Amino acid sequence: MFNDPLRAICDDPLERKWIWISLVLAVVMGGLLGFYAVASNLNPPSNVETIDSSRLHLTQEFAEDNLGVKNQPDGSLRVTLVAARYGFYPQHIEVPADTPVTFRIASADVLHGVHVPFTNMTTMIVPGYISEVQTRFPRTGEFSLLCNEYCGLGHDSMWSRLVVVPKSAGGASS
Ligand SMILES: [Cu+2]
Repeated sequence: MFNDPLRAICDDPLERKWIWISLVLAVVMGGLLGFYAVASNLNPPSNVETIDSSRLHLTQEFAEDNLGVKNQPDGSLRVTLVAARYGFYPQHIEVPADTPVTFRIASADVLHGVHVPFTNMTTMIVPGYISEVQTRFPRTGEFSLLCNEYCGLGHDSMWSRLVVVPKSAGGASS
């Protein structure tokens, strides 16, 4: 018969059975998590790039005039945003469907998060760091960019509009 390694720590067969069930469940759930992370292309944000949050307006990239949607030479788009209490600036961005988009977001004050419901676009925006997310939006429509980290009294109203237009409409800027 199968020599139960748990016998060394537990005498009760019923208890050992439940320990096995919980171990198997933990392995199955961990496996599912890994499987869906790979299958849906979900990645932890791993871009480690620092910036002085109090001087965003003095940087080239996050100066007010340079925010928004920019076409890149390889046909992808770059969206530069500033998250500040209580909004994402610019507050309205438009991107074509099915096009690679790189979001670069910096916080001007406290910890924020960004999340677009029904897509894989989500990340934390930690003051002092530039958050970078690469994604593409397969469906057209209007989406909300929501803050999902409590950032103060106006947190519930911290959101901006993301419009995904048909691909033929091209990359419009804000
Ligand atoms: Cu918030």
